[in-house]
Amino acid sequence: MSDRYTPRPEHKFSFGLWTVGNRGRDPFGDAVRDPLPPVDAVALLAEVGAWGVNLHDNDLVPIGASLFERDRIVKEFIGACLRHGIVVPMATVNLFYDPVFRDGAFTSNDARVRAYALEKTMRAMDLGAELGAGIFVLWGGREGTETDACRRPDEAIKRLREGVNALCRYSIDRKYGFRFALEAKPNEPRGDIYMATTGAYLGFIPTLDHPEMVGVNPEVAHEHMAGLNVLHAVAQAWEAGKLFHVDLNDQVPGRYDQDFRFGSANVKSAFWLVKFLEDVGYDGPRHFDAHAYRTEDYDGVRDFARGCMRTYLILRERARQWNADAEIQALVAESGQRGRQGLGYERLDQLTMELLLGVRGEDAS
Ligand code: DIG
Ligand code: MN
Ligand code: MN
Repeated sequence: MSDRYTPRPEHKFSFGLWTVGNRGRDPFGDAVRDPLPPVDAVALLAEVGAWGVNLHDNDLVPIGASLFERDRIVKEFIGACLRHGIVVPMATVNLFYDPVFRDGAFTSNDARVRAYALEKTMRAMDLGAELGAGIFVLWGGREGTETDACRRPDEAIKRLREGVNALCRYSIDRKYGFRFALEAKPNEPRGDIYMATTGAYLGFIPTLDHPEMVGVNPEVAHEHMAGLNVLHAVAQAWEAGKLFHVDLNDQVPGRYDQDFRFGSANVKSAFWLVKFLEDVGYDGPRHFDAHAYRTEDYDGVRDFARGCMRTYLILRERARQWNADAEIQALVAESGQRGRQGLGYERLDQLTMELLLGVRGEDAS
């Protein structure tokens, strides 16, 4: 059954292999779902109507794979993407799972680890380029501390800059044309992660050798973990020409990184974000970096993926209604021009709530 909230390729909805392939493991419980082979993940994404699939290097190629095995796996994956009409808009690198990165990758105190992180990322860039990705995300999940006795934070920033500068040079040398999207997170898995918010990265990018190649990948859950308004982070990135990618999901503030289905925790925040992206004409991927509840089987994973996309499209429709609502637009137009003390925001927000709650009929337009 298809309706106006059925996803289509032009909506540019993408999911990481690690999202629909998430097996439900958490710090207090083992996996509850069987592994989902990448080619089966591609088939599942095509079935639910997604446009793109993203991956870390080791989501596809096991860290110890031989070059022969790597090429076989990549060839099989490309075949699945072509068969199912799924593209690869973004690639990234896993610099957080292997124990070697336990004290960071680019910011590690061990120069050998920093060199390995660069080497591993360049190989991941080779893979991303081979798959046709135009965006390369860097999430520094292990770039941080439990105690600031381990290094001076300004030294960590210098090392991070060296790493990103080297990767920009590599993309230039290999003519990959990557746009790098830096993803912030305040903590978890480290006690504190350097570059805790999108704003921190926006301050870091101008200090790079090739700032024009580097933008940000704000994630809803990560800004909310920090108690921030994700729309403001996204808007600042957009206004600076640095919104290269976006990780959509949801999060109850003050909790661990929940990576919930988009819009499932804070509908109003999700509405303002969708409205902004659509109003400004953001043309990048709508990437859902989220996963299904641990209670679910793979039918539940399909429900999760469909729910992410459907909620986005419903909120996009609500945004169109908001923009066409005569009473709302009149209140917007007169705010600031009112002679009275009151600015009418209570009425404006109530009408927004009623629109979201579905009680402002078509006749209000
Ligand atoms: C976590 O939110 C991070 C990793 O999943 C990945 O490196 C990045 C890509 O969107 N998001
Ligand atoms: Mn997250
Ligand atoms: Mn993310």
